[in-house]
Amino acid sequence: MIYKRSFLVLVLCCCSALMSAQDGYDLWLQYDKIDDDKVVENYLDHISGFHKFGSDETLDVATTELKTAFEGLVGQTLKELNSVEENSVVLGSEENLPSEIRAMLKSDLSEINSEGYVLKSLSLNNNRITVVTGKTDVGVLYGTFRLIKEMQLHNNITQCDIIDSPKIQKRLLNHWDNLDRTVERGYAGFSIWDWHHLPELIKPEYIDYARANASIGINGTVLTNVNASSLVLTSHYIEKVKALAEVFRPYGLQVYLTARFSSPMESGDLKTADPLDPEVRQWWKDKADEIYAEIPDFGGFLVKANSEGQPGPNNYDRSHVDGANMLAEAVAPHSGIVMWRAFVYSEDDPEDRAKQAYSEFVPFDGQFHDNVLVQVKNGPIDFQPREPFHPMFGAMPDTPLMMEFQITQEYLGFSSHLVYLPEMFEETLDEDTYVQGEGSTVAKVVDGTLSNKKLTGIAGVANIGTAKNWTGHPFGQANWYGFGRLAWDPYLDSEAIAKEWLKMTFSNEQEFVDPVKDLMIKSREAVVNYMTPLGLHHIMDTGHHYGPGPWVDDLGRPEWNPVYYHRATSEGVGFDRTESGSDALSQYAEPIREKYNSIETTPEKYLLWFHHVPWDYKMENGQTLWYNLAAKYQEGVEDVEEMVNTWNDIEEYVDDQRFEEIQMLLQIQLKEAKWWRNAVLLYFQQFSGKELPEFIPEPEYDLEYYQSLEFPYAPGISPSWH
Ligand code: GCW
Repeated sequence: MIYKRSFLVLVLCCCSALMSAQDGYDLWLQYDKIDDDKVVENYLDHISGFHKFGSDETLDVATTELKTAFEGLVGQTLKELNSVEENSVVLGSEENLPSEIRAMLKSDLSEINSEGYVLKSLSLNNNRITVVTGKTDVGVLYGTFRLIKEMQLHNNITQCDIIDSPKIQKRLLNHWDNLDRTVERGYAGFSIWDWHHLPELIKPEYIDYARANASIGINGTVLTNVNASSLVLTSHYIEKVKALAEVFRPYGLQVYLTARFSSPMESGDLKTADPLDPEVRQWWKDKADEIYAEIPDFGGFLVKANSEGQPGPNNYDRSHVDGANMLAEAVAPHSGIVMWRAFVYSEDDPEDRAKQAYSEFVPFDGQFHDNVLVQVKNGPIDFQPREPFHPMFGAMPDTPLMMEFQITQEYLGFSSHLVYLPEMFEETLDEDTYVQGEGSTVAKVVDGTLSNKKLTGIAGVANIGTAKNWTGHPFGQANWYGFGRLAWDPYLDSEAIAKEWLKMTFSNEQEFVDPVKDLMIKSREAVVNYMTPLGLHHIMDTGHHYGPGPWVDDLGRPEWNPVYYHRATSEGVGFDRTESGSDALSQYAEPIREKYNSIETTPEKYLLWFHHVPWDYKMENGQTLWYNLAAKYQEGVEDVEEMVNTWNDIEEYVDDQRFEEIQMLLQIQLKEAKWWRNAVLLYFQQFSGKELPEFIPEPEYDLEYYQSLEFPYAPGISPSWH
């Protein structure tokens, strides 16, 4: 007896040790037992089993997920029933549902699109049932994940009446993954695609990756880096891509590849890649046919052309339209699409880099084929902690524009800093372009409603790697999750997204959710404050983009140097983009143009983006620019101090492993926020010639020290092994 009891204690200890050791692999799909008995009772009272109509593999995936989730969350097996009974969950697409159920849901079903779902409690022949349906089995899968989420959030499921459809069609992750498994701008280990062992070895990670994406409605993945290798288009690699496509298919996830423009010369043996050359055109057609023969639902190509040294149509004096349309014709017979990136700027062009993409692309409006999307970064420079929206949004009404966000934190502290990006994504999506009067938001451009576009898309550059928890920083998962949610519905509130993610990932306790949600929301402004306040941008150290480097001025191309962006002199600081400067402002519609043309009426958050401002300029609070700049940097440090304190206060709600990891990471963030403050203020002080305000603590080191720091092995760049 004694022996037995101590054995039991041992077993319990092991279990609790396991429970408190959370490596984060399960992401937001944690199906731990719900500890609130009332909630569990509600679920047990309403769900006793499931019955499915149809035999698609997507439906199998949905029912397997439901079983796993139910068994985890309420601790009881979910039986498959032979017929519809009291308390059954009924799953099936519209066409497979029995006609009586279909009739009851007729009007609900008429409201959804092909990927939408209806989740509804009904009474059928006096039996209470919960129906999960959609026009397609993928819709049913999305609806199933919604039902699971309702349980993860502890919501009452007695009277389900939920109808939802994605507002954007192509909801993609872009992996900047190289075939050697390094990841450009990746901070979470190596690429999850184990090309060497594909197609034979299918790793469980591939399945869990697909599950995670399906749970948030992501329906496409570009497997390879936009700085592309033509090798991936060889038959050897197509076989490997096919293996991944087969794993992803049941989850509604299509695969796409990046197409290196010079591939006909590199993986083929042509002498040119000129898009108007008949042989080149034929080569791409044959290549597309070859891919589609293996992968019938292949999504299409993403292309970075004539940008940062990548080959493209300009090499042959052809335009972006020539290049994009050639590829579009190759994939069109297979219903494929081409996503042509607008991230272009030229080393020979003295024009303000912020203007170049607009200047180059807007004249082509209406000339791209129907299956081409032009993919535009959220801002006109490059994924900074804050940028005004890209002026191309709204300026090409006859071209579908796809939004490109960066989920990986290239310029936002890598995977060391906790920065909740959906707050930033939301800021851009909500911006008003005014192109068709007030209310012409970026979201309406992207979801196609502003100019009645049929083809719509949104992409997020992934932050995923071989790290056990996928994203390096445990809160990086929230950025993947939140991107997916906003891709589904760009009008969602980032605060609501943060709350649901926290509940699903950590704990439903309000004492935990409320303060940590606040921490997440504030984390975005914190990083702006300690890195690039008041409209400063691109003053990160060059190459790796980690830490401050406002002093860098010796790189080959002017726009690679931070001094190009801040333009500090003894008179002032900031980039004049008004009429008196580069006039980038003219690319925006009125009233933005007029409003931002004067320092007084420009929102302070964009001040130094659009203006060169004297150090002594008196800002709204009556203090000088210099004083306010210092105050912002200090505020950034204090913001992180507050994040540290908030986190320390919620220890009881989080397992030890993740609690401690995040605690340590926040210490790194705090240290680096101070580093940023000290280095940047000491640097600008040389120009302002003014004392640091008294609230700035004496910097630990001098400027020379900060300038001497080097990070040759920072992650995310080509390793220099030698
Ligand atoms: O943000 C910059 C990065 C490059 C990247 C490029 C792009 C893939 O520094 O690493 O290249 O943008 O978006 O093409």
